Amino acid sequence: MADLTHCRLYGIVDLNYVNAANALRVTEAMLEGDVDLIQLRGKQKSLDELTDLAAELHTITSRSSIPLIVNDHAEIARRLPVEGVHVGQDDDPIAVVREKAGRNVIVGKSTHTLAQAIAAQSEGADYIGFGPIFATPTKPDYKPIGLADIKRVHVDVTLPIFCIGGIKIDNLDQVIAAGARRAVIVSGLLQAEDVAEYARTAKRLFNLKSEI
Ligand code: TZP
Ligand code: MG
Repeated sequence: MADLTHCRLYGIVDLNYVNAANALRVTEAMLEGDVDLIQLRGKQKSLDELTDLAAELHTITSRSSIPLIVNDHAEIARRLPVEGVHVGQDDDPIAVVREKAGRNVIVGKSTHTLAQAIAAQSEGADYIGFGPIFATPTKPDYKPIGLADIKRVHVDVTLPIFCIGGIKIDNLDQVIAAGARRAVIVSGLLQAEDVAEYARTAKRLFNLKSEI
């Protein structure tokens, strides 16, 4: 299984922001911009559509040795050699995800409180998302949790923790100063004029500002 310790920036190809027809180009730009981990997320798409797209994206992510994680559907990891599956609080438990995938894939879990973060670790997650830190149109129904628990979650949870939600280049230094070592950026990256350059700038900020 891929080692996530070196991962800083997690990019999501979210089909609410990107047409499926442009997904490969955007993924290429993320790879060019040195994104460490990529997820395919398509809440409105069918399992078969997502499987086809994941297969296409995986040809280039695997060439760059960047793990491709699929949102929600362990079944895609059974069909294809993608590296992982990401689930939320209301999705299958992690053991069920691994069983459905039929092999030892990376499993990430979204968490929105300290208690959920600790529970995800006990449940056997390989990494967690922690947020939304700030309000975000990408997940409009969730109340932002702010910066206050970031330090604490890094004490209580030893897994790789990706802060998520409303994070952009303009506030990334704040998130890093609050203790984040890793972040997910969705709309910031996908709405950037130059996706590769945006990712490179975010990586540079981590390299400059993160103490760990
Ligand atoms: N989970 C918590 S916040 C969020 C998800 C999927 C959306 C993050 O998107 P953005 O556009 O970077 O705020
Ligand atoms: Mg889900």
